[in-house]
Amino acid sequence: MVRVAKGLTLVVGLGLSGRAICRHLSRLKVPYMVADTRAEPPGLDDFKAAHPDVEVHCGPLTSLDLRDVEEVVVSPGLDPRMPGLIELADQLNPHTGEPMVVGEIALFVRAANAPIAAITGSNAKSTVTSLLGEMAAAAGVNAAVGGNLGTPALDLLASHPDAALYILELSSFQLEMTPHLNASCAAFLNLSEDHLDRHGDMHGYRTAKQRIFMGAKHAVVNADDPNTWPEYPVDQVTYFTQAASKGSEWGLALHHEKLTLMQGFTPWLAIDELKMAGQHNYLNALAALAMGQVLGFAAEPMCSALREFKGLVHRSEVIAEINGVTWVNDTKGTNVGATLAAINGIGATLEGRLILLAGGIGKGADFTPLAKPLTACARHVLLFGRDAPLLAEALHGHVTTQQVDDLTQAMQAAFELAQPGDCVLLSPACASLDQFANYPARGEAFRRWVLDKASTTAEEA
Ligand code: UMA
Ligand code: ADP
Repeated sequence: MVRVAKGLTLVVGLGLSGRAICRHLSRLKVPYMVADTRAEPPGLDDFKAAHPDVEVHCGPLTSLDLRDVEEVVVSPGLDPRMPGLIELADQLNPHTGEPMVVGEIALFVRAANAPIAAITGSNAKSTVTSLLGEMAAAAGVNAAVGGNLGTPALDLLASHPDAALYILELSSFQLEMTPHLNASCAAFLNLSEDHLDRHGDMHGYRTAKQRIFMGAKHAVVNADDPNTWPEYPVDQVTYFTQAASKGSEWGLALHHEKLTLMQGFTPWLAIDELKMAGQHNYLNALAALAMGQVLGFAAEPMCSALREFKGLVHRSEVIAEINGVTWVNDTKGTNVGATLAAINGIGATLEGRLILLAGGIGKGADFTPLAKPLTACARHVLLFGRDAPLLAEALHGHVTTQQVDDLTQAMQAAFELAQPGDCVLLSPACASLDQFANYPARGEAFRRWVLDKASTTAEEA
């Protein structure tokens, strides 16, 4: 047993967030030690070289004696109820009044000097967070953007000490370990199956996400998805919907015969002025407008940011056209809801000309909702990675499937199968970690292969 010395804070995890937690505690001159459950966490030697005075424990947390620990700050990828921490998880910290085991965002809330706009949901978080950041910039608001997307939240405190607003994308993992977020504006965009391996079931997953509203002033939620409606008291609620809007709601309706982003009966921007495509992105635009208005951004800069925003890489991103076949990278489609949105956004008009590449770690999800839309628009589905057999079982009898070992084999098979007018879509409905370092690495592997193929095909022609 390694006894954690009295008064030390324990940082668990040496990933991106764990290192940001360490930097934050160092700035505050709070004494800490670090633990990581892995025998050799990535970058351990570099960390030790940079922090010679910080004690590092690698391996199971059950070999730590935490009776004298000051506070435990856990990285989002770890379950706060894991062996070694579970005994502390329900205890209150006599100094902070918060649980003994908290996450990085608890430390952020204590230290932030500017209002917080927070965004969660199963899908669309990064798109809405980035878009809101662009709107803030256009409106001349000094906003710092990060969290689950991009810069870890605690690093924003150092990089943007004068920020007038913090815009944070927050995952269910982060929210689960945040006692009170106290956001000025909190948005919960949608809920569909994800991370059931961590949260147990949909109730646990939704409960974690609902915590975004703890202490919030204003909620922005999806009128079409009651799971997003706040269960904690908030001062005001604004709704967005994919239907026609009424009152102060944001929605979609025909105006001068053009589909238009509306607030109530007031037109804001015609859809044909947007650079991002797909019905799901219209909703994302409405959510960002709703948040921007709550935060006091002027209307015209918000609209000009919307006109310019092309969407993010790795989300329904067209990479190339080869021999009349379009290749689309949606590696960020890491759950069934996201892949459904990509299929509906891209595949709806294809009628039998979509080739889907999917597979990886399914996180305990039910894949059967993919069967019906794929029956309507897919030519073939190529499955790779750990949970390919589960996908094959869910799609059996609806669409032809083929299991291959990895993404490269799937791309090669798709190349041989595809006919002019087809679309090959990588939207895996799964996490990537069985075969890739992360989802961007999977997207980059797709991009490289496609661009390579495009250039050799062009040379041959
Ligand atoms: N791990 C261990 N033992 C440890 C510490 C980590 O096994 O002691 C494992 C975790 O189980 C996990 C991996 O290492 O498989 C990474 O976990 P982490 O908590 O160290 O992750 P970070 O590197 O800090 O990255 C986290 C977010 N990752 C997760 O929540 C899993 C990143 O979101 C985020 O960008 C980053 O903090 C900065 O805030 C990524 C993500 O996949 C994009 N998020 C999930 C999602 O969006 O669905 C929630
Ligand atoms: P997140 O950060 O929540 O993962 P992203 O903005 O990165 O969200 O989008 C991830 C994927 O989710 C995209 O690749 C797309 O397929 C899908 N998506 C985007 N917006 C929506 C939406 N409003 N509803 C459902 N799925 C969406």
